Amino acid sequence: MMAGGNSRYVRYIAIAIFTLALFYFVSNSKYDAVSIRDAIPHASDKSPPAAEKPKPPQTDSKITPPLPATDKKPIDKPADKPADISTTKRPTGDAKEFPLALSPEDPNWDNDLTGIAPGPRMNATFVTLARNSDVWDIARSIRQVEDRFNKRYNYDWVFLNDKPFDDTFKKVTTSLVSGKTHYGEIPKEHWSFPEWIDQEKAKKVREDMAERKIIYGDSISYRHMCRFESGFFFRQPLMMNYDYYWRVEPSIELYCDIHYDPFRLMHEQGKKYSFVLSLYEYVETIKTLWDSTKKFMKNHPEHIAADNSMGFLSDDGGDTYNRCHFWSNFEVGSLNWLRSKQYIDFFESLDQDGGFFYERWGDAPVHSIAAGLMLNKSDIHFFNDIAYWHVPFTHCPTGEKTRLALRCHCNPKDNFDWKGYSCTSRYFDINGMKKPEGFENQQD
Ligand SMILES: Nc1nc2c(ncn2[C@@H]2O[C@H](COP(=O)(O)OP(=O)(O)OP(=O)(O)O)[C@@H](O)[C@H]2O)c(=O)[nH]1
Ligand SMILES: *[C@@H]1O[C@H](CO)[C@@H](O)[C@H](O)[C@H]1NC(C)=O
Ligand SMILES: *[C@@H]1O[C@H](CO)[C@@H](O)[C@H](O)[C@H]1NC(C)=O
Ligand SMILES: [Mg+2]
Repeated sequence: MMAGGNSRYVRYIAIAIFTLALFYFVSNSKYDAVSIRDAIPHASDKSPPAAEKPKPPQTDSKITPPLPATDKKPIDKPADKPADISTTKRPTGDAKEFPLALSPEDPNWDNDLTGIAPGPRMNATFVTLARNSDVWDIARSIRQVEDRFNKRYNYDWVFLNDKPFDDTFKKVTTSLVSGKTHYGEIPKEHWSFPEWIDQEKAKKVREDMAERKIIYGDSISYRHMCRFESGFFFRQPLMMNYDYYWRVEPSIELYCDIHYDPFRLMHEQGKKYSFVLSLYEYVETIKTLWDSTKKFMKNHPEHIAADNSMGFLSDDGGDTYNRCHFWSNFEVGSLNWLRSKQYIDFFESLDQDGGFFYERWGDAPVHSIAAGLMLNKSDIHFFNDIAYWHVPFTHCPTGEKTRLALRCHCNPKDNFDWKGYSCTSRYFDINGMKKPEGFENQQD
């Protein structure tokens, strides 16, 4: 090319100077000392400056008053002081003024879903247990939750990990969550073997389960995870600031718009636990869980609710466990219930028996048995209108009218509710609930 010659030399020289400058900068920069506080929120931080956050759309809808976004301003605090993260969200109208509208027939039904949702906010947070390597999978989940619900509510999100979260995890998740984000590291005592566990015995179990190809059967970390979700997530310092939680796992999908605040439904209807999917547990993982449960019931008859859901858990009045449980990767629930004496007594009794390590007890059957025995039936809620997927099961609302009103994008054929391996039909039966129209066509 003609344009070669001089300009090429100039370019080489420019590149050489640039490289030297870069080298000089890198070798002299005090990278380690650079505070990341400005960019990344820590557990003790307020949210990053409001300017960094995508502003929720302001409203022009007639029923939504043009109020400022909820409290997102960083509050200057000395760095060494524990954060005051009580969710002092500015109320945007009270419950009387904006009653919950749960179905399209309701006169207050919000069809537009634009702008910040009016009405009160609950003392509530999303919560996710995750590893740093889960960042892109949880990013997908957050995006779904924000798009279908939280962008109009701006609830906080607590992330928990047995290791420190890295900068990428914090940056990505904070950029996606419309509320405040908080990051907590789990203390060793909540993620290790209790001293009464016989390590040799536990090891033999893992080897045996590995041989029999039981899923996660050889995993130590999966057992710590299940024990943590059973007994500790709700009493982490960051979680003590809230009354309600919504658990979100990596790689989930939400298929329908959420037109009302599920936290508010829980609060106003006095619900303590909720689910979208239920199924039978893998028997190999919980062989003696019901024996431990029966022992607990005998030791603590005072903890058993009068109007409990034994019929959901057992087909013979409590003699044996039918393995039905609510799938706990989705939960909206009361933290105060989990922190109650009843629940803690139950968890501690199970923990003493060692089944988290001598078998592979999951947090789903543990939560479910607790809810089924220690709550009244009316304290448990089935969210038909929250459409959900976690591999490999889908909850897609039964009834075309509902699916169209909620702008769902799930295939109704995938709905698991009425199939043979689901326990939701049993749940409807013991609660005397009428199954939604069209359920018969989804049984296989
Ligand atoms: N910090 C941390 N989180 C974990 C660990 N193991 C699992 N988790 C989280 O705990 C939750 C449940 O773990 P999953 O691996 O999803 O277990 P699962 O849902 O039974 O199984 P999958 O079908 O693989 O999703 C998820 O939110 C994970 O990100 C771990 O060792 N450390
Ligand atoms: C939120 O709930 C926590 C835990 O119950 C409580 O300590 C805190 O005072 C509550 N905050 C508000 C603003 O009600
Ligand atoms: C269950 O209902 C009974 C009767 O209404 C009530 O006395 C009891 O306190 C309730 N139990 C729980 C755990 O809420
Ligand atoms: Mg999962």
